[in-house]
Amino acid sequence: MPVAMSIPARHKDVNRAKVCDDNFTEFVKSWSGKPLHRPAPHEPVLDGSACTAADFLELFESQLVSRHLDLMARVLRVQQKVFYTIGSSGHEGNAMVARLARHTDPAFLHYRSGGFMAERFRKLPGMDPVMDSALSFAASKDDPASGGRHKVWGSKPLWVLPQTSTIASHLPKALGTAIAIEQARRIGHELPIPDDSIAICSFGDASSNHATAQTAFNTAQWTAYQRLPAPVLFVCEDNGIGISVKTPGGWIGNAFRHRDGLDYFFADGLDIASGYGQVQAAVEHCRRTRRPTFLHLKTTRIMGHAGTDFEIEWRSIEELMAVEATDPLLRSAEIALVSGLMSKDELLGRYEAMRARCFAAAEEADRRPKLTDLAEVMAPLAPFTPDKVAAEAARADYADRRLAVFGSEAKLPENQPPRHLAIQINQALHDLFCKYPEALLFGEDVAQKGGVYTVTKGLHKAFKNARVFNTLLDETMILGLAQGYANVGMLPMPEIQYLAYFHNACDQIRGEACSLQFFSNGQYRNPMVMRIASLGYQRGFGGHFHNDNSITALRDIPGLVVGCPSRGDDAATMLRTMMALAKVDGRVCAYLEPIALYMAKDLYEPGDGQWLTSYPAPDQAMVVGDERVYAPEARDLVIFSFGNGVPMSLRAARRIEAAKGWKVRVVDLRWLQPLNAAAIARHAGECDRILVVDEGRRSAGVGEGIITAVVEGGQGAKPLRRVVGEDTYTPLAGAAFLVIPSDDDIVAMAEALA
Ligand SMILES: Cc1ncc(C[n+]2csc(CCOP(=O)(O)OP(=O)(O)O)c2C)c(N)n1
Ligand SMILES: [Mg+2]
Repeated sequence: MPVAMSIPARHKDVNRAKVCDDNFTEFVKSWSGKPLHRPAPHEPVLDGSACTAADFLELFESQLVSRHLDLMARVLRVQQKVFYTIGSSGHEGNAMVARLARHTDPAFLHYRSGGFMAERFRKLPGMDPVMDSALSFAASKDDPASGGRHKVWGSKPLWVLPQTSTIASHLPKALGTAIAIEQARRIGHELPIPDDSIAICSFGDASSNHATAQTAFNTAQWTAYQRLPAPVLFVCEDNGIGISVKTPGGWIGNAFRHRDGLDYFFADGLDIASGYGQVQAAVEHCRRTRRPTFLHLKTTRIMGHAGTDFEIEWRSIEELMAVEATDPLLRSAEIALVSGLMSKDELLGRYEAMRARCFAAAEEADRRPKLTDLAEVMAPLAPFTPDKVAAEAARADYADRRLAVFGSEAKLPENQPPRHLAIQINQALHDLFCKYPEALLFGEDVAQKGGVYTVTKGLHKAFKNARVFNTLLDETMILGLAQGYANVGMLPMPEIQYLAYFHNACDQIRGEACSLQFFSNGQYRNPMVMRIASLGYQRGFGGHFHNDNSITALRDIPGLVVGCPSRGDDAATMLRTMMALAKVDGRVCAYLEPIALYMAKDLYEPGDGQWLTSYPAPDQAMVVGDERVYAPEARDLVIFSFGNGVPMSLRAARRIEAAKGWKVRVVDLRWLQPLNAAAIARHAGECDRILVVDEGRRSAGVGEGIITAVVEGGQGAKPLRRVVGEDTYTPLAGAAFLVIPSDDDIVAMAEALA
């Protein structure tokens, strides 16, 4: 007889949630073993187990919470009462990790860490994992994790920072948090959690192959290799599959068992009785040794990848049944029965009671309010308290520290002659490091060398290795570190060496850093000021990758603040304001430094020194969104620009004035995201003609945003032109000038406006 024919009908059901649900009941009912002597609460649940009966009973309850939330979601999704069905079924053993860690160990969780979450809820009194999760499943705005923005595992009191569903993207920041926990001591920073905390990070087996995961493992090893502490517990929840792609048998053990600096532990997540001691060994090792630790947690995946994954359509029924037979809840039921801790009736009673509790919570959650207002949806994305930010930016109560760093009153930068951009950024950094003892600056070559362009020169000497340091060469990890430091209350200033190299780490800002306030309903924040050497005009040197002029990838990141100063005094005041935005509102800021202007001293003629500026006193700051206007009285033509385009426009304006007799206003927008649309419309309204000078590309550049602001501001009928970079990479040598605007182009375009 073919095997399939011997399979009972109920096992052929498309609905595997139902099959697994029935399996549990069937298993318990048909169990015919003989119970052992019932262990006392403090005794091992089974002989030789590190897990006591008391541990087991609570862990089992957490497993049930997780399982019945999954089952509930599958049923109520079709009724539009639940909006998420990726479950944790088969992974419930991860509850052991939560039990053996503390609720103050920051946790960055895999979407299948429902058991972990339920167990962590026990750590604080008065919290209800079922109701809280149900609110999240229902996308109710009462959801304490995200306020109805996403189904996430997250909790402010429980130190679970919500994660996006981009797999592996949370590993760098988890490692960053672990490193930050240890670094706090070295900079005298008071942590919001105990000093011996560890960072916990769970993820799937397939995810472990991702480049973003690999950089975290590599960086953990790189750190441990130098005998630097990094108490991160990587928990690989290995179910042997990623959606439909099987992980080669034994791959995780093979890939991680022998990595220097990443201490490998295995635990059977399918069996609490044996897994508990193994998990305990890993957690205790990580906490005690402060070394990166890799816990390979064996799990299984039942009920498919998500509610929409009908496994029966692409897997054999025999294979499915074999997987379902490894359901860790069946093993827990067996432990409960064998140990004598529960009778069959008691076990089934608890199982059904938890089902009822989860459904009741879900029905209640369905009655709770949803997000119905756009402003409410967006509120946590870009918190902005302008008065507080302005006050903080201008706060200058650190005169003694500045004196110590700069040496004397006479040597204070504001008492020096006018200087160029690179020097003024450097002075501003020194100042801000005096102002914020929790500020850190790091990146490639930033320490002893002072950066490729010496912008950070002297900082390392003045503020030492714990605050100014070189990282390993990986932008994803640099930005992951930044999030880690921010997570424990520091003020990171990561440096990206060139704009072109931001792009390969973009997701750390786009998907992660900028989304944290949104997905945690403003409860978590990872403030930072990311400095990026940017833009073109390196006189033909360096080719595209050192002349990247495209900031398009930054401009549409929700919540990100992007600014680009074109001169030294603006650079100082903008940097102060960005630090205040980070400090006060938790904002993520991108500070674009135009490389070609770092050393620029002259504007019109060689030797005129007109691009040198005085250093603004430390109580001076720039208002967010504020533009700088040259010749505000001029009305014949307004030129909008930023960065390199500003001195070019000023030179061109002189020529246009000479040639046409027009008075030309030049507006340096300075803040590129959000763009100050009202200011753009106002200047456009006051002038007869409009020119936009954007060295970025024709398509999707800032220029498009400026034109939109002009048109939407009702000024679109006026003569209006753009001078922009072309849609190409920047070539080497003289050809570079073919693709980016020149002074001549601006003058010529003004002619076209006439
Ligand atoms: C960067 C990224 N690529 C692809 C996906 C789509 N995706 C979601 S889960 C998943 C498989 C993950 O498998 P694994 O890491 O083993 O976790 P499991 O679901 O098995 O627990 C994929 C490909 C994603 N979320 N993120
Ligand atoms: Mg997997």
